[in-house]
Amino acid sequence: MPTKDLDLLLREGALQPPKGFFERRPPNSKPFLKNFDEYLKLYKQSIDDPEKFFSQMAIENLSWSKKFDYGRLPTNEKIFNKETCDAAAWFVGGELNACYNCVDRHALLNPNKPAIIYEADEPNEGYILTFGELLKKICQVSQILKQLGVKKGDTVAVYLPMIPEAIITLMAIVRIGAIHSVIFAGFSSASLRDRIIDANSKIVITSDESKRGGKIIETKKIVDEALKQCPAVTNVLVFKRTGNSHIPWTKGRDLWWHEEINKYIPYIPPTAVSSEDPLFLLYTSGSTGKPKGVQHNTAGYLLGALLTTKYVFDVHPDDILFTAGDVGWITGHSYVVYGPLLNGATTVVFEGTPAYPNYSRYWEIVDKYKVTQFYVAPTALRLLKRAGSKYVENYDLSSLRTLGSVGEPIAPEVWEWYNEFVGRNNAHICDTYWQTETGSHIIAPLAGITPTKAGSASFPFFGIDPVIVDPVSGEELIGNDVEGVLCVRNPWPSMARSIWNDYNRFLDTYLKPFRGYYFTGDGAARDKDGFYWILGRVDDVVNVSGHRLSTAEIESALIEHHLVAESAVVGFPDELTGSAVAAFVALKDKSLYSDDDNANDIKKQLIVTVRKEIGPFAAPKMILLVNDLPKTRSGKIMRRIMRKILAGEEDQLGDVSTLSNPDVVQHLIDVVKSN
Ligand code: 6R9
Repeated sequence: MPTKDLDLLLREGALQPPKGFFERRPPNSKPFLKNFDEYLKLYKQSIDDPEKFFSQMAIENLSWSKKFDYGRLPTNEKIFNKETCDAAAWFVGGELNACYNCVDRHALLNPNKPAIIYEADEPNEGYILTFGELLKKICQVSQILKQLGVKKGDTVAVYLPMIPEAIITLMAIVRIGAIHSVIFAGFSSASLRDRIIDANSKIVITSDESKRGGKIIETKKIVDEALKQCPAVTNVLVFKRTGNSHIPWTKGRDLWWHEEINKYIPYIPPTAVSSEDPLFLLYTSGSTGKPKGVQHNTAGYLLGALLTTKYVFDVHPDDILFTAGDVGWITGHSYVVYGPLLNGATTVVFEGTPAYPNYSRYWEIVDKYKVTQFYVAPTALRLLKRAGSKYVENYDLSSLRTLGSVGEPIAPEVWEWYNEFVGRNNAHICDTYWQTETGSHIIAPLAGITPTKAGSASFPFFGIDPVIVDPVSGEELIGNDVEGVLCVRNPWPSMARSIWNDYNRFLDTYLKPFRGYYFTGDGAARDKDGFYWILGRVDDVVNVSGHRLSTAEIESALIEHHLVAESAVVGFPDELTGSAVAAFVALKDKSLYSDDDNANDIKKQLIVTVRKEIGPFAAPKMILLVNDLPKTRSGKIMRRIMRKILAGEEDQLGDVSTLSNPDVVQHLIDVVKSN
């Protein structure tokens, strides 16, 4: 929390929300909070009595079919229990339906209001879907799923591009109390297969093909490849996106969306579920090779997505939110789908890329629909900044009042560019820090309220008590001007409840490394004024273009290649993508790469292997064929040495005395230099 008063903070360089922000608010809209002092007051209440604070929020903001008995269990423990480490349960005894909260209640009030603005890959091919139309389609798809035997508590796998059907699908699944498991459509068939099997999904929903940046992706073909090893899958529902005729088809198993949907009536009632029933799984990368199915439960997640959208982005019901993220990642879940719809606002579903047909695409969309909140990862901003301001200058962006950033730290010069060229100094930049596991923003400024510093995610959201911990002693670092690993002292409604089918792994990963705290995996600093600065992952996770990759997962992909003996994957700084992946690979037969042509050919094969095993987005930028890897006497690979060499800091390798093969260091330096 800021230790100085607001005036002093501002005099010392923190920025006030710009005046234009307030002029750009919808007419007649009442601000949610008066000022920063009110945030401080509410924040204190949320920490002092989280049960009371969030119970009130849950009653005011969500629609319940049965009111809850307890705001939180256990009631008397505000912080994590050091013995059990368990997460809390929220709104216990309550019943509700996620789809009802996202769609029905707005459709009942205002059926003709736009719910989704679909901007297709090709400009001018999109359309608008109202809340009324959305509800009808959802109900029909729910009935298809019921007919296929999907019941409350079953998981349904979703492998779809960014089209309205992705939202229709998610809502149709949760309407009948089932659990969605979206697999990012950039994942390969092998990754898709593993996730379908892990979640035990029997139904897959996909499209014939996808279109992105003018290119066609053979989506159904990838699904078919995956399903060769998923005997439990009984049916595949296929949305016709391009209508090209050559897609593979398995009679009896595969069904066309457009043929099925017309068989059903436009309304079925939603199924109420308990607050703590699972809502969805979303697989994410961690320190080990096996992806984790992060499990979010219903009421707490919904409340987190709703409140952060409302307060952080200042979303009012007449706003149009454009989150340029994919529904295959958590940003898409919380801020394309749930957050905007829960608030009854309009969400933009964008199928394409920022560079197609040219670098003006985002701004053209903002101008065309008068978007009020825009949310994107810094990697896209770096790309657009590099392309040049001429692509942004000729558009009317005066509707924008909140500009969000997510996924990685935003460098001050990129922040400045965003502020000047996109916001035209009249929008509030909100750098939002959070994770798949946190469900919604945990450290972020509130638009129109919080003073900001370029590059800092500022202060915690309601109910979040961040702690900076000394990574060695595990002790909390008190006061300001401290740096360590970022933890959270107390449970909050939208935190993940488990890893699917593996609660012990959940505890071991998040709640036991620093007992009594939730461990984020990120390093962070709290500056002299109490602002939080995220310093990046302290584990073996690399953030490439906002995609979260596990180095261990890439290593296990590489080892699938028959020539590979072992490999070590590390991240290194990249101007455009934030981090990039470098793979140091030792082959079984070292003579194979004495010849340059041979070596290049092997490198290509290795890249193909990673694309096939994980997906194109995980392909290493650099492959270095080496004789050996630096290892300790106990056989642990010292990745730190490779990171330092790649960063050109070979004079700062630190202690290498534990290496069993010290000669390897010079060899690695030589290989990196000659690459
Ligand atoms: C939402 C999302 C989570 C990791 C997280 C951290 C990084 C996210 C950030 C940020 C600095 C921000 N991260 N937001 N780093 N500033 N504003 O990206 O979820 O894919 O699970 O990634 O992303 O390292 O731990 P996810």
